[in-house]
Amino acid sequence: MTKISWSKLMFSAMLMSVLTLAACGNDDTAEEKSTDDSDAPAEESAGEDTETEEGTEEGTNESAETEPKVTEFEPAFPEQTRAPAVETKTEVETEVIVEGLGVSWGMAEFEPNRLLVTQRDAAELLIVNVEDGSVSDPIEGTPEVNNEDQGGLLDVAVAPDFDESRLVFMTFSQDVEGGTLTAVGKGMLSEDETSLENFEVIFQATPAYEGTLHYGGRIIFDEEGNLFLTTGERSDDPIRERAQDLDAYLGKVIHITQDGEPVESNPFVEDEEALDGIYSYGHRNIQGIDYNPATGDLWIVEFGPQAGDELNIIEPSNNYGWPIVSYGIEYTGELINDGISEHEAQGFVEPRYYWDPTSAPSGMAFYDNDAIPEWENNLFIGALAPSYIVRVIIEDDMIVGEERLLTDENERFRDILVTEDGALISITDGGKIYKITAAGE
Ligand SMILES: [Ca+2]
Repeated sequence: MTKISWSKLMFSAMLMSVLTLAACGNDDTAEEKSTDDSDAPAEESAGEDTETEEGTEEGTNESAETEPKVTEFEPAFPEQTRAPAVETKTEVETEVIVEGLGVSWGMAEFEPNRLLVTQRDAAELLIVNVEDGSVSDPIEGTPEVNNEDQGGLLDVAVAPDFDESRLVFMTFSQDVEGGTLTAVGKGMLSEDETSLENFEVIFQATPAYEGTLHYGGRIIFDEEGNLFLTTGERSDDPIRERAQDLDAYLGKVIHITQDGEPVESNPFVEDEEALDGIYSYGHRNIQGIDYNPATGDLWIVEFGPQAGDELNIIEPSNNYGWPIVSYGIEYTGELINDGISEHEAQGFVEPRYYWDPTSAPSGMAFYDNDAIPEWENNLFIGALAPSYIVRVIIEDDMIVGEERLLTDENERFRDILVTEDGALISITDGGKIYKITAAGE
């Protein structure tokens, strides 16, 4: 277990820069091009690192974002992008509690300070103790996955009544006739915690597609014990246009029961042409979802193309516009559709916030705890490329401040969780688990 103080982090930033530059053209960079990676900025593969920005972040720039925009688009309202930079005043302590895992994609706290953590590529489910950093052997009974590119074992959540039911829900990319799709399954964690029993698939986000990108795959329970599932639009043109179609589960927020049935109150159950599980649509690739504890609203974050990553508040039946409108552009530099960014003017919902250039936002969690009072109700988002944790401050559904944490770690932060004790946990593609707590606790 390594302990790192903020001052040491600052000191090691210079060292990290040197190491990063020396490692130009490493495996990470190669993977960058072939996998997420449609979601990574082109300059990432040129070996540019974020650490060199460190010196410019203090005071001289108004916004947390210090890189130039890559698009010509103007926000629909001033708070929609490039929020003012803020800085955490509380003294916090950052520890790397686990190292050496694979791509760690999703996690859930099933008992105080004990997490279930998925390994995307190895399709393994592990138990991690965040107090002592111990890691279990892989739990038996996890599903077969397609682990090419962005596929694999994805998210994990435990039933609200887990203490009695022992039910664990997971998402994964599944091989089926006609290609792959995002699937949801559930099983019971055995009393000795070594196996998932009676694992069964409860939902498949049809149609299948011959591709291995943009699965979405986050799940969260609502107050009634039903599940929200996020999907992706499978990336390629023209399949991505299915994000707009109500007869496909691609590019959607989906609302299902624990048996995988559509929730009766869903907005399109009366519509004969529409799939009953659909809750909202017009999304690209949703990688993070959580409830805002200040309002009770459901928030998501989705990858844009080149720039245009979005934070959205999800309401039933809403259309969020992809791929008709976007604050981003194609990786070729071409415009999306006709290059229209204004969502509302086109009849779609404006994102509450967008990033230009990209932050490649992945898993996210609101800080619904008072262990670090300054952070209460702030939203934390793992960013893949550039690699850091984004903290945003929200007032009246407006983003009024943004901060980037751990900018010098050179890790792709895949998911975020706040424990019941108020520790901020992040898991990375590099197989590390970070724990941030108030100093001295
Ligand atoms: Ca949108």
